[in-house]
Amino acid sequence: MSQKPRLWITRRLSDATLARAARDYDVVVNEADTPGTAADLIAASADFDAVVPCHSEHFSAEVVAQFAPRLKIVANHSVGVDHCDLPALKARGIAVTNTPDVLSDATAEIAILLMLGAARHAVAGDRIVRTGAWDFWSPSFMVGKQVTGARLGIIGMGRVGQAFARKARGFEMEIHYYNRNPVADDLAQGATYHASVESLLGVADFLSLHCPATPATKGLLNAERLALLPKGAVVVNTARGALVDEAALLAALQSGHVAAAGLDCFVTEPGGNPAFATQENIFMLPHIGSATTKTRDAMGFRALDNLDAFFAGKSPKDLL
Ligand code: 8YV
Repeated sequence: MSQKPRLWITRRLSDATLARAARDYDVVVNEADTPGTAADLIAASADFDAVVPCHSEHFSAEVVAQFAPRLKIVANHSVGVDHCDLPALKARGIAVTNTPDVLSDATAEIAILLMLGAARHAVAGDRIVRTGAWDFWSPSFMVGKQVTGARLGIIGMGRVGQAFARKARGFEMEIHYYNRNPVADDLAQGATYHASVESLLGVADFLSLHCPATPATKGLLNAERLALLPKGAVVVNTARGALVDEAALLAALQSGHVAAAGLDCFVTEPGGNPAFATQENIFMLPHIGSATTKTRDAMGFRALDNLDAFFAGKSPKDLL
């Protein structure tokens, strides 16, 4: 192609990503770094051949229906694509790609952090030291739940679930998982398969969510399922807020049935859930699972690799 394709980058990606994009594309970056609105996306479809969005831009069927014909590819800077109505984009002949693999370790690291922090009173402990309120110590003070050797239930044994299991093995955890289908033995590494979520929950002293948000998984962790967890279980979510019925989780935490939770994802983002803020047994982070320098570069490069393939007339590696 003699003229460089015109590319809109919706958010402030890593410097290395932006430099490579500027070298290879006629690129416009949203330097304001605000989420692209429906109007922004519709306008971009007339001015650009390609968009690299984040999960903060919502390609709903209603928005896609108003697209101009110019836009040819949405090369997501994310592994999750629940912000994209894939059938609607496909019906318009727009290619969609994502960035699997490259963020699995960073996300699994955050899941380990949340699991440990939730299990060992990280929020209350940090607060009392930080505020000078630490005026007492006793062997019965801030006693938490031991991770080493405990049973871990993983919902969604894809790339991130497997990366989390690898790290959890360092804590000698007994790993169980639910997935639509069992994974190959070399990937399961001895983890026990459960054919239903219900069966998994019964053994999950620690439960970590690693499945995509789809209409089928929305509200997956509801009051009935939370009740199936062993008393004193710890719940971790680094996948998507939509997987959890937040009111039911709060009730389970307040009753003590669930001892603690570690959450990087919320139904409402940005913002989170103000009702969670009063609970020091909830360790929360603002959706930063993949936010390391190495992983941000890798995600940006993976999105650009997909674009390069597309504009070279090849099938992008991560075409959905
Ligand atoms: C990203 C994510 O931070 O990749 C995903 O699906 O949720 C996060 O890791 C975000 O989507 C970046 O665009």
